[in-house]
Amino acid sequence: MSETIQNNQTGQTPQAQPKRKRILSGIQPTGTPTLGNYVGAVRNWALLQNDYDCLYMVADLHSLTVREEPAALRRRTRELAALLLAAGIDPVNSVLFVQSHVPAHTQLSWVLACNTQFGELSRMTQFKDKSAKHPDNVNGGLFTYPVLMAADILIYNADLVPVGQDQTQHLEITRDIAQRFNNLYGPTFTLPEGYVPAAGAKIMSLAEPAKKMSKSDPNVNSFVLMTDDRDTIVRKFKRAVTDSEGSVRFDVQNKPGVSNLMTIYSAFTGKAMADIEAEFAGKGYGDFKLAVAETVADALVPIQTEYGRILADKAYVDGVLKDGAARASRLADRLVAKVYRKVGLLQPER
Ligand code: AQP
Repeated sequence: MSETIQNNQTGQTPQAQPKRKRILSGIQPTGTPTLGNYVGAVRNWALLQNDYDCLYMVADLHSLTVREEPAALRRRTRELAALLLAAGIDPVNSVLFVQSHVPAHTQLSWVLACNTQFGELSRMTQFKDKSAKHPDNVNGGLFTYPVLMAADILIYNADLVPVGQDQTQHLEITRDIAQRFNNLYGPTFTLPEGYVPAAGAKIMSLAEPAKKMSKSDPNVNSFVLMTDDRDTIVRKFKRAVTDSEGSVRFDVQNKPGVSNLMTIYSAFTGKAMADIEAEFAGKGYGDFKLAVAETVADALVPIQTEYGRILADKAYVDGVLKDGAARASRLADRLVAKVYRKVGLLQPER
């Protein structure tokens, strides 16, 4: 698909380059985003807008694979959209929308599910991990999650998908499904490539540095939220698990806690590990943790101020999401109609 995304207000493509590559990325409203979500995803999304046609989605349908309290899910969906805006997502240049506001995702998902094998889905490690995490709720949505994710990507013919290492299997299955469909029904879907952001890093839990930092972790000391105030940030970093060696040295194998803090410090300052080691040579973990905490707080406070302002204007946030859904639907509906025609579904009279 070579068209670029149209902006509703001007009716024009946002920039004069007609063939910018298209990027699709999403985040689930399963909790308030953490430092991990910020460094690994959100921060890069704002940067990517300059060079790509970007579609950013609040993946509310995906979050239903774990049990959610309905009112909380609704609230978090709007809050997440406001936070993305506060973190620099430009709703004119990019398309910001809520997944369930664009029904074409689920419409395509069914067709793709009918072109995906049980065996392929059984091999997904995330299904195995999440089933182990929630043994009381191993639902069908958890199993077919990769198909909906494939639909999210393929429905916009996205060229690139920012992926962390834990997501590469999902990209592979998306490409397999697309390739299979194209072979059976003729060229329909773009095969997406993974995109590894230059400044991306995997941030680990502050309490258990072998695990990634996750917004749904029941231990509140394991993560720093994008909305945590300075005192909370300082307190959480002070409690972060380190080791007894007492020297700031990057060694993921033997010093996972300290190495994680160095990764965070590096992500916010741009400093190399060797420079961080030199900066804190001879100093204790107390000084180091405080420096990391202050650096993170300095970066998050302006976003939090903006977040408060944006969230207070509910009509603005809802208006952005309405516009985003309309723009996304224009692209997605066309593709669903094409797919339905190709697989032999009788088209209704229009
Ligand atoms: N710890 C992390 N370090 C770097 N990147 C991360 N991402 C998540 N955690 C880290 C990236 O954030 C984006 C959005 O993630 P998501 O909300 O769709 O789901 P997730 O990856 O499962 O994130 P969480 O925080 O761990 O959510 P829960 O607790 O609900 O499972 C993705 O691009 C992801 O790579």
